Amino acid sequence: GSLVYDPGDPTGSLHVRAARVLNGNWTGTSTVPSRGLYPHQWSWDSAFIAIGLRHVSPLRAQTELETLLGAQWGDGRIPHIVFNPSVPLDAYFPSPDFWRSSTAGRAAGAPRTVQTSGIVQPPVHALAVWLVHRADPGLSRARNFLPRMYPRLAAWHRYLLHRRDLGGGGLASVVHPWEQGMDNSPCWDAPLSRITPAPARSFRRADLDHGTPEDRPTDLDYGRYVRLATDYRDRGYADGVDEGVARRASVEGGDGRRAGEFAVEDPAFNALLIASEHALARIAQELGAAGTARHARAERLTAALVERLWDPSAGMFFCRDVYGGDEDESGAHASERGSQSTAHASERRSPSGALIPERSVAGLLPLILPALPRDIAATLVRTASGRHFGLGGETRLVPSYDLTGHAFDPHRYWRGPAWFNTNWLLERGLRLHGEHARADGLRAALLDTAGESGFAEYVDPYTGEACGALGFSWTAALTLDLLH
Ligand code: 9WN
Repeated sequence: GSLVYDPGDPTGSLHVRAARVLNGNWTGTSTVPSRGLYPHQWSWDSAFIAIGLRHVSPLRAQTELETLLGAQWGDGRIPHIVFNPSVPLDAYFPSPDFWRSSTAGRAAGAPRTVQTSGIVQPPVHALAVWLVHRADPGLSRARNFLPRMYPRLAAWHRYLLHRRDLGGGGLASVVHPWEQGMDNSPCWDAPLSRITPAPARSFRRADLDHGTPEDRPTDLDYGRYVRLATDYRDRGYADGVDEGVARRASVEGGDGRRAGEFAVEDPAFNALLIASEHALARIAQELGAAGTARHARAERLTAALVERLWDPSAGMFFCRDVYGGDEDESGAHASERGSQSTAHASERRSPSGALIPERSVAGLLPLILPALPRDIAATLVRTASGRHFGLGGETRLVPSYDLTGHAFDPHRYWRGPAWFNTNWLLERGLRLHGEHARADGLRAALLDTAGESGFAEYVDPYTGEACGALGFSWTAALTLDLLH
């Protein structure tokens, strides 16, 4: 029970310790990512948590996802935070009074009874629902779990594929770095540099009450996060042209599709959407419908991902800056890609944006896709094992960002440290593509590092030294999943 909870308690098997972390972070209807730093429910955290929790309590795992999907907006979006009303407003920034979901989000169909943020996070949910169902199909059927979740998941994917196709190439765009989940990744540096930061004194960072400033995003990063979120809120959380025209306060000239100032197609976000579309096909089949159309759509999306984000010379996927690639910036990108011909580089900027030549672990995660062409999967494995990521060699766990990159920092959040969710996804991808020895090595390193670090939020990729919060829920949950 939570009364005896101590995330630092090193006694018991790894399984017992991981389950103890999840028990301590359980609120009765969902699980907080960590007690101090993140005292509410987060969207992609809950999906990873449910995937591990199903081995301890299938009922709690179902409840976790039901609570999150219960806060879905009328337009289909699943908010990135569902706020716990009993937590003081100043415990986390930005708090409900910043997002104002029930007023500013009314036109987009925000729920009336619960407060949420207005942005989203990576769509791991259909995958989680399917895996949770499989853990105890009897309980799932008795509780009507899949029939209740399916329409919500279908609306969620519809929102992402229609409202968020800002680049016009079939993929979903994120409109804020928090949406992709890797908040201060160097991938956002170029698109964020065009955003005027909100003044530092206009908000108070509650995260610095808990975290070491050197391990967290900077004040300048936060100024830009706040500006983007404020502008989105003040547009009534409207996306894109049609619904935005009437409500948005300011429109950039020239590009008819542009509603906000930041739009990026990210390979991890889209790979998770595609993996979830395959899971949704399985759920449909389980419910007696044909899953073929959804599987086919997932395969078409895989082709679009390769078409728009694969960089053959880097041997990995890059992000696409949908509003980038103008003026001199495109020249810098083209020269950094070196071997690319000018014709090829300019073709890549058209019709929407430019690739961002930064190597993030996000660019390896499409390895989770079953329909990925074999040569691309093989190239991703080579890139992961090479000098930029050090899988099975230089590093204990795969870093969030290029070990040789200009912005690499082994302790600063998503600019180098290794995270457990991304390494878990890589482990799954390696296994899917028949790389069993590499997958076994990564699994062993994940289990050792999780246990030794006290289920840390993230670690130094070379040494495994703990950074950020301890007793972090998805670290514990994915440890449980690897143990089964
Ligand atoms: C902003 C909860 C979340 C994770 C994100 C991680 C961090 C929040 C923050 O914590 O982001 O959403 O306040 O820094 O970057 O991936 O979901 O664990």
